[in-house]
Amino acid sequence: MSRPTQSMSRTPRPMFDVLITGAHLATMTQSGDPPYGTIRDGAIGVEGARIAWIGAERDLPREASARRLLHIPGAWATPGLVDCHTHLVYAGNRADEFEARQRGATYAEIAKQGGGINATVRATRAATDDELVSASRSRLAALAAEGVTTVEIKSGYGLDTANECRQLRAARRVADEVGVDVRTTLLAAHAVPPEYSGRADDYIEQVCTETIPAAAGAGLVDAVDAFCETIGFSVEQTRRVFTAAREHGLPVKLHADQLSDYGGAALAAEFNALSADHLEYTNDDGVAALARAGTVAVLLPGAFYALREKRAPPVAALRAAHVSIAIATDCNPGTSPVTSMLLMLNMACMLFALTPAEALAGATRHAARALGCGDRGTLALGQRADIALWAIATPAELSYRIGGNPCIGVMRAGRIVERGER
Ligand code: DI6
Ligand code: FE
Repeated sequence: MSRPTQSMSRTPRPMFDVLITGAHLATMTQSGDPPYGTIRDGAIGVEGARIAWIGAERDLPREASARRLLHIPGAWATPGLVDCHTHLVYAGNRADEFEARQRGATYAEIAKQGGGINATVRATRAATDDELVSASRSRLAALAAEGVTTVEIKSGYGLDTANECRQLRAARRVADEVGVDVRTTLLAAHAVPPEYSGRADDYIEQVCTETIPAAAGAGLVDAVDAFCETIGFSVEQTRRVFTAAREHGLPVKLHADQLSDYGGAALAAEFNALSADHLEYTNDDGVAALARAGTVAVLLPGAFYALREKRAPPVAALRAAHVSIAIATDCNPGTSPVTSMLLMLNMACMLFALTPAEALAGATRHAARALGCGDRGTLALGQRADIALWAIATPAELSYRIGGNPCIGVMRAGRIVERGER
């Protein structure tokens, strides 16, 4: 059989599945000029799950046609937001600890008395799978309603092999139900569980020889994380976890230098981590190491705010060293009970002095890199059609507002997400 000729294949089939017109595009493909990679009066043609055409509307091929036309004059389109650091699957909450902290107790004191992470471990272990999913659903739905199309969710409230796997499964399930793409991160090295109290090394041994192999073997793990800190695990213990991750071919990320200058950033860089997160106390050597390794710096203004932290991460040094800066919610019941990426854009500007363009890049292009997802985070030819649509006059509005939600539509992998489905 001969191949169809060019003219035979030019049937009246529509060129695109969806064509978005009338909108201004913040493509986020580059920093600098124009900021946001802006294309005014742009158009995006979507075929299947991908962006098949993007540019100024006046440059659209004259024969362009689509099964579905989305004409949204004056609106803005950005890449779907990426929340690259959350602990959003858990049961219960810690409002009682919030009250205790308002009366003067510190986060570290509460943790030492069996509260903190271990309080959430008790509640999470006691919850059924259905309870865990339903407790988490509204948190993820709140993120999705603000244009989030990809979320990272960590375990770390199970702290034994069965419960860590259960948390990762719940993460996959809740993401599926809400209609958001998920990357799951194994954070078994989050805290020492009560049954290993005083035996942190033995717990780490279990994490390396049992939990990582089991969770990885079950296909539940996209990356491995650890809480490297005076009140968490030492550099040496974290190194053992990372070595086990590497043996299973898994990339790593790290809670680094959140509460003290602990060498976390340098350790993350040593293992070519996808990201090093928090970084309030990271020193110049740590910044240089991140730059050399190409590790993304993930800043978490919600935790900084909720802990009344005084020391901001070294943003000027990160910028000068050309380290990619991402921002995320750190959604968790202890230090960042946050379910709004838009609020994080504002806080990244107000608390860490990011520009609105840096903040939006941090919630799109750089956040996607922090998850190792090269196929999203920008609006460009061939990228996944993950698109957020906004009723705003300029992209800076996304960072400027405190409260309110101008998101008027979301497309995920080429599918328009209908209201109520999110
Ligand atoms: N750093 C944090 O901010 C969260 N985990 C971590 O390693 C806190 C988690 C919690 O308090 O439940
Ligand atoms: Fe965290």
